[in-house]
Amino acid sequence: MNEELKNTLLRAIHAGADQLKLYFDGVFEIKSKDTLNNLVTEVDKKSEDAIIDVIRSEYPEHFILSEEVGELSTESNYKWIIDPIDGTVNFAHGIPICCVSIGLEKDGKLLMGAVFNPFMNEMFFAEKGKGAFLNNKPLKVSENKNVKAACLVTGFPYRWVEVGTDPIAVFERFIRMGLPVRRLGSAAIDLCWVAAGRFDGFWEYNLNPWDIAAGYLIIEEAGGKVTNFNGDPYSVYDKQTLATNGSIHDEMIKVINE
Ligand code: LIP
Repeated sequence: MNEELKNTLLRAIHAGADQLKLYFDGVFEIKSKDTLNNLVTEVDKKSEDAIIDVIRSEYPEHFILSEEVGELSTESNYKWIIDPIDGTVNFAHGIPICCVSIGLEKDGKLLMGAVFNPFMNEMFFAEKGKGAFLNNKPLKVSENKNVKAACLVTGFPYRWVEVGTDPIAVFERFIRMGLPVRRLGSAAIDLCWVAAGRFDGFWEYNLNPWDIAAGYLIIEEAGGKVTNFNGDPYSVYDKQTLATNGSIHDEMIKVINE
């Protein structure tokens, strides 16, 4: 059964990514969502349709949660969590740091997930209890134990939010410590790059389940740790995401909550 689900997942992610490749750097419609710079393109919808068509052709009874269409709710204990383009702003500007992300939950727990950046030809995949892989090679988080020697990545919400953890203040604290902090513009890729040991840690406030679902499992299966900003057990429906190699997790929590 899991092998069949995996095949469907991979076929769906390729179907979505084909749309990204087809339209990248071309002409397509771009609209603003809730804020001027939170974009949705015609290609987000084309990718989403292609992904859902594949899933529906195999598993018409499964629950779907997808960024543009929302919930296609059913009684099923399987839920596909889809981001048809993560890094839409990058895509709209012709920046090839964007991907398709699909996670699959069974009974409320992530069973498998994949993140595919077709422009770098990088397919990240993980299945619960079976490890994480980049283009079929096993992935492991970095071994760095010292936050002062870490390379971090973050993202900023499109809309200013009134939370205890002001994203600019936290960013400033890490920068003032002299750390390299990157901002790639795709949370799903940020998470996978922590899983690959390229970054030691990632934090962001106000992400959505479709940004995180697959990447969360990929980090866990690569030996990393994901919690909220207090170190509590994580859910992809949480608003705070802290994902690290595990070793620098507590130190990052201290800086974030300073
Ligand atoms: C985006 C992210 C980006 C993050 C934004 C947004 P989209 O997803 O992945 O890194 O900072 O808040 O959620 O809109 O490109 O799918």
